[in-house]
Amino acid sequence: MLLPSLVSAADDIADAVRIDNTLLSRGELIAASAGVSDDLGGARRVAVLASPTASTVLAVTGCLLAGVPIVPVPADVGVAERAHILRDSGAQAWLGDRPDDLAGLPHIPVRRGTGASQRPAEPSGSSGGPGFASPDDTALIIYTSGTTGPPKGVQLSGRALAADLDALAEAWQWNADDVLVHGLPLYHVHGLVLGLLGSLRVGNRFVHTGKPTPEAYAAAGGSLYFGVPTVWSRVVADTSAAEALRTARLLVSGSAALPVPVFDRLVALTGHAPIERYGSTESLITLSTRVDGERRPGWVGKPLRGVQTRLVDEDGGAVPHDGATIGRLAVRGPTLFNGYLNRPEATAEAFDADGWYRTGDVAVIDADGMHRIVGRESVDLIKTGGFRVGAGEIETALLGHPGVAEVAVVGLPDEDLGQRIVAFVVGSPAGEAPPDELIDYVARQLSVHKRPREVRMVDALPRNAMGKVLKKALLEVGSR
Ligand code: MLC
Ligand code: AMP
Repeated sequence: MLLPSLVSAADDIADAVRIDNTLLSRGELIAASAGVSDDLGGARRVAVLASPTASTVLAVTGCLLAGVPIVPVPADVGVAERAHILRDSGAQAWLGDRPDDLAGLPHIPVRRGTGASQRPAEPSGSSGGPGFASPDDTALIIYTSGTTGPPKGVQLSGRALAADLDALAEAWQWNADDVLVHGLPLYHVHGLVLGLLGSLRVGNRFVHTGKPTPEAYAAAGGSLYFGVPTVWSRVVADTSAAEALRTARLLVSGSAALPVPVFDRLVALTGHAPIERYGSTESLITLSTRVDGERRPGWVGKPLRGVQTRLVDEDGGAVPHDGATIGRLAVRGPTLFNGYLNRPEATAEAFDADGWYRTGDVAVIDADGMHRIVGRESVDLIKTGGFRVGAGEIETALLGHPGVAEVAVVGLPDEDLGQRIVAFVVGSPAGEAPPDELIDYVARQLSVHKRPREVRMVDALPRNAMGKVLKKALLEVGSR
């Protein structure tokens, strides 16, 4: 059971969730499952346009309680990416907020206004729907990028989600008295799983700020704050907002590397050394520093309960835990995904022969078991503002524009975003397109957050003798 406190709480809480100027009570969240079951008309998998709204929250909790897998669709999704996600996932309806373009699927709004009085608080899937047959069934399918090709659907079971949230609650002493605040998207693990589902499982109040601005974080009066490094670097640039977070209990950073200067500024301005934690859509969160342990700038802590890690070299041999030798990080444990939807080969490739998930990250481990993430194995997986974006998907999208003959996409270092997406484009002989048009094109086709921040028109791309683009040369050129 993924949401125990939601259904077992004896007392209702009027402001269990605060989002988009709306309060949702626990009773209303429970009642949503009854509405969802009734309204879905037998749909076995639904898409939710995951804008930060009450409808999204009710759609998600309703489906989880009713036992219907959800496919969260990015709120800023473009046409090609939306078509891919709907086709690949086999979603049979849109539930919750209505997208501008239904893409041929029926739309089912969630009903509001029912409360605890109409639904008794009771255990397990009896609270409105049949629930999932097994905790190993897929409850969420989150689309995420690889180095090439369109995004893949990561299937996450209720068991994995629950194991991860319980291990995080233990590491962070996360409890029902917390007020958790964030302003992150509800279509990725950080905002949706940790922020929303975590709060419902722990039983604490949850506040979504809309945009994760320093002012909104300062005004929210929370005890537990989540942010990606871009959010924290913007917070420390706003001294008074940062100082308002002194009253918090815990600040948590994840989804990308927190720069050490930002860590240090957070300590100076808020009085809190942030917790850093590491994970991925496929593995959920696997490493974290602890409330009662060392919080070392630049390091992401130790394995959560039940998780094991190992570092291997290129031949699969063990790498010493000396705090200096770099290896490829693999993880194992109860939080891993059920494989990529419809992609048996990609799933097989993601695991080694012993069932360890290859994270694609390179790391070091010290003699105490502390982990430091050094970077990614591939230059083609970019982390920008905490979003994971594949260079290949942007290249494919841009090649679909008539003004583009050749293109190579890289992530260049960026103080605000960690990496910023830059496209090097050779214009088509028939006539090249202005950079802004190409940026808008990607925003419209894929999603706004995947748009290149910069397009550089070049005469030719650097290539090796085999014709392969030399991305490292582009990184050097771009950084000059
Ligand atoms: C600009 N805009 C455009 C545009 N150019 N819109 C359309 N077309 C164009 N060409 C508009 C946008 O619509 C938006 O408008 C505004 O510009 C700002 O957009 P932005 O520049 O993209 O936002 P920015 O402020 O840079 O975003 C920073 C951020 C964001 C930190 C808020 O990057 C973010 O939410 N990151 C979180 C990512 C995350 O949650 N990752 C977790 C992955 S899970 P308007 O009007 O809407 O403002 C994971 C596991 C783990 O990694 O370990 O956690
Ligand atoms: P996603 O699937 O979007 O969750 O992205 C997962 C990737 O984000 C990981 O493989 C890492 O490359 C990166 N990541 C997540 N958390 C951290 C962190 N704390 N430090 C460095 N990289 C991180």
